[in-house]
This record gives sequence, structure tokens and C-alpha cells, in this order.
Amino acid sequence: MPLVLGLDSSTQSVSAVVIDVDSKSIIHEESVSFGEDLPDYGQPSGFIPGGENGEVHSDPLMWLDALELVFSRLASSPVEMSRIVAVSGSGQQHGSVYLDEGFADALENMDPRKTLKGQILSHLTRQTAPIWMDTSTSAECSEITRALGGDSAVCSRSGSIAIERFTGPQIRRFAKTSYDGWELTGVIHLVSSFMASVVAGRNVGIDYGDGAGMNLLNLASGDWDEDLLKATAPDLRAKLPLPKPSGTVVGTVSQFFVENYGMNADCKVVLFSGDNPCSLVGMGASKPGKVVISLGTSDTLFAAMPDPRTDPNGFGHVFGNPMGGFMSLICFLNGSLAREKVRDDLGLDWSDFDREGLDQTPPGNLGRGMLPFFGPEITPRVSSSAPVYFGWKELEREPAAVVRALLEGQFINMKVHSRWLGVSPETIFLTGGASKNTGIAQTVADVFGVPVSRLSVAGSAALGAAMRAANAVCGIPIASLEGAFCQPEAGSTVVPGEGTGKIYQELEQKWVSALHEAFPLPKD
Ligand code: XUL
Repeated sequence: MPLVLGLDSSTQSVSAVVIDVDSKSIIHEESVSFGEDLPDYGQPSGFIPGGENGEVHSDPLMWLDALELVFSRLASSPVEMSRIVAVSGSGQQHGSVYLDEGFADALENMDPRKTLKGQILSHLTRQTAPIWMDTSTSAECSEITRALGGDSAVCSRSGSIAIERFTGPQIRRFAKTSYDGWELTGVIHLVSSFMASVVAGRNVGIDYGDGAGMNLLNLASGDWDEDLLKATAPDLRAKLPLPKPSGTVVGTVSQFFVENYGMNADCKVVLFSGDNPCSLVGMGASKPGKVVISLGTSDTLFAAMPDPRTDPNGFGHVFGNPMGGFMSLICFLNGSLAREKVRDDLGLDWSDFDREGLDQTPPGNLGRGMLPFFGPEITPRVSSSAPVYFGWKELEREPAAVVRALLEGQFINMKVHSRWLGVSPETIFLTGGASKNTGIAQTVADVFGVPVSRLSVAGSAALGAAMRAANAVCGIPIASLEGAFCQPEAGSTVVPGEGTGKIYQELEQKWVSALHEAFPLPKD
């Protein structure tokens, strides 16, 4: 009975899921948290605290320690490692790792008696890796945009306007500020392709899913875009791995994992992809028609797309769909941190959050609303440090109504800013921590006017990676994997409440007017 392994190298942890391809079931999961399991790195949330000028970096050596720890936990679990026939993975998107020419040799000659970290350390040409939370590259975004002739040129080629956290602007900043580091750099990996290279013991390519989060991949040609390369940094093509379809088998696992953890020397490695593309698969949404909302540190809304339509306002992104074609992704920064802020300010518990808020107030909140931007937001792009309230008569804001205003405000924002997708979902699939809360799921159903289902999967990115590997190596059709792994949890579906359609149409209009009033569009 063959097994398949899916890894997920995320912002705060490295986790693993093992699936049995015959019974199509999850047989084991492991997770290593940077904060809890590797406290010596002093990066409790997965990044180096105290970055200045918007810099948010993480330590690739910490990821390697976590990878070894996750493998050693797997090897001492009941999982028979030698039965694993395929492995793939997922990585937090946009982050980049800078390595010298010698990295390739180091990978091929990895000594199983030494640590990964000890053998890779000297090949880093930049000790830390900028990750997706980094906002330090506004100047580089403007420079790239200017060189290409405007936002729409960058967007129509790469699927997104130049964005601070995307890899191209980050690469440009490094090339501009560290001449020596840049000259020494032989290869630049994404988190996904770096981890895949370590697992495979050779430099591997970048898949179309994650590659599209770089402002460098030409979506139409599937190759690095010559003009974007030129606008980003000198000699960049030579330093980038080749872009490849996500289902590419890149070889077998490195001897390091065979000798240390009992992996089978024939176990195939499939290109890793980004966490959002992998979650698309893990949520059973790789065919157009399903929309997924993931409630996390930042909230995301994503869906498979039949053709690569781009957001005229530049807030949304187009990435490669690992199962072919494209996917859209919209990221909202004010996600669970905003929900936690309201919960803590009002002294509520998660268990109270909907009971004390949503149960005490009617849908539409009697016209009282909120623009839920507790900090800077990227969708829409506003610099804000406090929410904006509208339609409140009383000065004193009762906590229950504030909870409702926050949630309604977040979901109206998602609805308004996902309209460009031109997709009318039949069902929305909700995932992420806050999705367990039935009141929150009900509010999503009411605001969007469609049923909302929740799946029983915990880590959709690792599961999606495992499903991709099972498809690519064992030839199992993705539809049959989705049928087995991505079913709504019994009793988890909620439908829009009667009469809520009209209520939310009205509230949406007020919300949009409040947005335009509080954050007028710049006149040019
Ligand atoms: C997507 C994004 C995040 C990261 C981290 O554009 O920046 O969702 O992938 O999860």
C-alpha cells in the first residue's frame, strides 16, 4: 500500500501529512512550530522581530532545522517511511533565499552524519530571507512599474501589479543595496523551490503556481519575462531556476533522507508550490466554480479561473493553478489580527465571539457599519491605523454591535473586491481558524448570498501538496482525490437567512460610500 507525503513550510511552522493512496485517507500528521519547538531562534511568529523600514525577514536555517525535526518525528511515528513513494510540498509564497554557485554541489554531496543547516549555512549569500510580510520595497515597485510603462503593463504580463511583498521587487532591493552579496549569488530560490531542492538533493525549478507570485513570470509564455527581468536586476535570468509545470517530477529523495529517516531511495519528488496554490487543491477547488475563503493571519479569497483575467484595480493576483490553468488570489491584511483586537478590546472569548456579538444583533446591524482597517490594508490599498465607523447614532458603541460591524465589514470588503473575478459561486468553502465559528460562517453566507460549507481538512496546503504528488506520481485522478479528501463536514453547511439579500445590498452601498468618503481616490 503506497503512501504519499505532503510538506508545508509556512510562516510559523513546518508540517507534514501522510496519505494512503489506496484507502484515500490521511494516516498521519506532524507539525513543528518555530515558536514552540525551536525557541532558540527567537522568532516566535516565524520572522525576526524588530525589522526596520518595513523589513520582515526569516531564517532559512530555522526552516531546515524544522524540516529535520518533522522528518525525525515522522520516522519515530507508526508511519512506515519506506512505503512513501512520492513527496511534494507547499511554501509560504513570495519569500526568497539567496545562495552561491556551490549550493548545487553541497546538495548533491550532503553528508547524512551532519545537519542540513551546518552544510548549507556557508552557501547563503544573504543570511536571512525576506518573506511575504515585508513591505520595504515601495521604491523598487515604482522603479519596475516605470520601466515597464505602468501598472497595467506589469499586471497584464505577470498577473499582478508590482507589489512590495512579491519576489521581484525584493530581489531588486537586494541587488541595489548589497553589491557583494548580489555578485556572489548563483541561484535565488522561493521558499517552495528551496525546500524542494533540499529534499531532492539538487537545484530544482520553480513551479508556475508560486512563480507567478514574483512579478517576473510571463503568464502567457510560462517563461521569465525579458523586460521584467531587465527592470528588476542585472543578470537575473542566470540566477533563477527554470519555471516548470507544478506536476513535474524532479527526481528522487536525497540520500540524506534515505539514510537518516528510512525514506525509500526510489521515492519521487514533485515540484513544491506556493501555499495558496496548494490549498486550492487541498480544498477541492482546482476546477473553476468553487470559491474558497481562508480566515487566517491575513484572510485570503481564491478560486480556479478558466482564463487569466486580471484585476483592473490591481488588488488581486493571478497565479498558476497547480492542476493547470490559473487561479486568482486576493489577500486582506486585516484578518484575524483585527478579529483578535476586537475580541481582546471587548474582553470576549472566542466561544463568546458570535454568541455575544452576532446572536444579540440583527443581520445588517440596523445600518451600523465599519471599515475594518485596524492597520494598513492592501485590499483596498489604504493606510489606516483605526477602523472607521459609519451609521452609528449613539456615541457609546455596544460590544455586540461592534463584533457584527467588524465581521460584516470584513466580508463586504471581500465581496466588493472580488467582483472583478466574474465568478458567481454556488457554494463558498470556508477554512482557517475562525471558520469553525458557526456565526461567522452564517455571516459569510448572508453577505455573499450563497451557502457556505466547511471541510474537515485541517492543513489544506500540506494536504494539497500530498494530493498533487499522488496525482503526478501514482496517476490518481485529482477528481477522485478531491472526492475522498475534500467533502464538507457533516452538518457544517449554512444557508443565507431569509431576507438577508436585500439587507446586505443596502449595507454594501453604505459601506462603499463610507469607503470613498474616508479614503478618497487620489485625483490625477
Ligand atoms: C499571498 C500571501 C500569503 C502568503 C503566506 O499572496 O502573501 O498568503 O502566501 O501564506
